[in-house]
Amino acid sequence: MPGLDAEKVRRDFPIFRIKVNGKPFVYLDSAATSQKPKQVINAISRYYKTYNANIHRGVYQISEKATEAYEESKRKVASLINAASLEEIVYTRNTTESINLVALSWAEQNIAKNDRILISELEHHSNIVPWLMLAKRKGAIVDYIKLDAKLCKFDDASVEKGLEKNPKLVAVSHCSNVLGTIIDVKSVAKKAHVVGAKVLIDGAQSVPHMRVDVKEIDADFFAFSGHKMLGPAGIGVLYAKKSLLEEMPPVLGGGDMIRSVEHFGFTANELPWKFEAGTANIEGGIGLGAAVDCLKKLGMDNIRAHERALTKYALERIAGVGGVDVCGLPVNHVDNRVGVIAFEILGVHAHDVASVFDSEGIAVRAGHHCAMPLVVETLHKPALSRMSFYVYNTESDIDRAMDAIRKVKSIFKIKDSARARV
Ligand code: C6P
Repeated sequence: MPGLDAEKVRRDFPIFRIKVNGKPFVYLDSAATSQKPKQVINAISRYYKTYNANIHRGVYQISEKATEAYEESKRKVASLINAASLEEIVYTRNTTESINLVALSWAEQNIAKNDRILISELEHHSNIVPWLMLAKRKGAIVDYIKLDAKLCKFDDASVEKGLEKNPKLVAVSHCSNVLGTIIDVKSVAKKAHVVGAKVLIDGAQSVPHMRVDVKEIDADFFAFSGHKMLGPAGIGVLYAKKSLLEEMPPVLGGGDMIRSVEHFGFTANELPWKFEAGTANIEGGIGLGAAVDCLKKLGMDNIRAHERALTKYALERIAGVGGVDVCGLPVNHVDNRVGVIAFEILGVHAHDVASVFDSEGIAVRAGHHCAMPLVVETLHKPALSRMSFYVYNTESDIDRAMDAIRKVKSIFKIKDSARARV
C-alpha cells in the first residue's frame, strides 16, 4: 500500500488487541470517530499523573507547564492547517459547536431579515440546523446548492446559480461524510468572495485525512473535531481569520474570556481566549496536540495516499459483489473521494447489515449518518450502511468486510441480480 505501513501504525493503537465476538476487531467507522494511539492516551495520562492543574491562573510550576502544553497544542493545530497564529485557533467541543459559534456570534451580528445563507445538499446536520435556527431568529433565508445526485457532486454551474441570490454566507462541507466526495472548496470560496459572501468550511471529514491549508482555500471560517483525527472527544476547532474574530462578540461570558471586569462592564480578553469562557478542556487540548504530532509524523500526504489506495481497493472489490448499490463517485474518480463508502445491500435494512458485520467483529455505521436531507430527500434511501477508513486500516480489513457482505446476502437470500428500487 502506498503512503504508510498500516500494519506498523496499528501497533500503536491498543484497541486493536481486543476481540469482538471472538474475532479480531476490524474498525471501519473512523468517519464517526477515530481510534486513539498510545501517544495520545499517554499524553493525557501524563498530564493527569504529573502536572494536572488549571491553566492561565496558577503562578506555580505545574500550572505554568499545563498552560504551556495547552497553548503549544494550539500552535501545532495552527501549523497543521497553516493558520497565521494561535490567535486564529479557538477551541470548542467539536465541529458542531464551532459552526454554532459562528452562527451565534458573526452571523447574529451580520445576518438580517431576508439575507440569504447558501449551503449545499450534502451537508451534515451540523451545517444545516444552526442556519435554520438563525434563519428563524432573523427572518433570513437558507438556500441550497443543488447536488447532481447521480454524480454525487455539485458543479460550478450550481454554485454560480446559488450565488445569484447574493448570499451573505456560504457554508459547505469540504468532504461529504456519506458520499465521500471532496468538494473543491477553494473554487467555491473564490466565487463566493466575488459576490461579497463570507465562507465557512465544515472540515470534519477533511482535516483528519488530507493536507488542508486554510490560507490557500481562503476560508473565513473552518470547523473540525479533534476526535476524528486521533485526538480525544470534547475538543474541536474553529479557525477564523483574525480580522473576523476581532470583530465578533463572545458568545459565553465568565472566567478566562475577560481582561477585566467592573460592576457594570467588562473588557473581553485577547484572541483566541475571548471565545473560551471557563476552565478549558485542558486534557483535550493536550491530547489534540499529541494527535497532531502523530499526524505530522505519518505525513498528511501519506495518509491521503494510503486512504486513496484503500478506497480504490474497496470500490473495486465491492463492484464485483452483486446486489449491492454503492453511493458516491465511481472508482475512476477516486482522486475526488475520501475513504468513506456508503452502500445498500438491496432488500436488507442497514441496521441488519451492521448487526451481521458486528457478529463478524467488524464495526460499520448504519442509518442516515446525520445527513437526513441528503440521504432521505436527495438520495431517496431510508438508511445506508457505511464503511470508512483511516491510518490503521488494511486491505485485509476490506476483505473481511466483503466476506461479511456475502454473509448478509446469504442470510437474507439476496440475489446478485437484485436491483435498486430508486
Ligand atoms: N459525522 C459521522 O459518523 P461533531 O459531532 O461535531 O464532532 O461532528 C459533526 C460533523 C460535522 N460535519 C461532518 C461532515 C461530519 O461528518 C460530522 C460528524 C459523524 O459521519 C458523526 S454523525
